[in-house]
Amino acid sequence: MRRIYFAGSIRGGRADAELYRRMIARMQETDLVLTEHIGNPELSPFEQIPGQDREIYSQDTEWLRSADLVIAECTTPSLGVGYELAYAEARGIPCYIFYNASRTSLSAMLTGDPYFNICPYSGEEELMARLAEILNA
Ligand code: 6K6
Repeated sequence: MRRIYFAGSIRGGRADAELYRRMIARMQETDLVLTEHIGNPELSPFEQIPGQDREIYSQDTEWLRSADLVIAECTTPSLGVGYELAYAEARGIPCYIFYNASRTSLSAMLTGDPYFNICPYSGEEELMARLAEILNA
């Protein structure tokens, strides 16, 4: 079973949390998703517990190093997701970046980097079809 690191916005904004949940459910049909919590609509992004951010960084980078691939949904811009993508690229982990092209203009630092597999979509049906192609490859 492949280990997928799914990346999606947390403190960047939770407008797409339900979409992340549906993407994660689809990936879990065939693979292990390390970051299931990203799709939890109840996650409270601004809760501050002393020391927790260091634990999050340590756990997430450990999971990233162990991942077979990274799938990111980048319609809601997130500094954390951008960091994770650069971290994965530096370690040679394949990265697929989804974004809804009718809602956002993705950073040139992602679209301009030939390392990344960029997956623009215009609706959820198209997104899910592309995701299925990646998972079946
Ligand atoms: C507690 C319980 C569930 O979540 C929390 C607290 N926050 C985070 N937990 C786990 N991963 C996080 C958390 N905050 C950010 N990340 C990582 O950064 C995730 O893997 C996301 O892909 C990315 C989001 O970054 P921001 O900048 O949007 O927060």
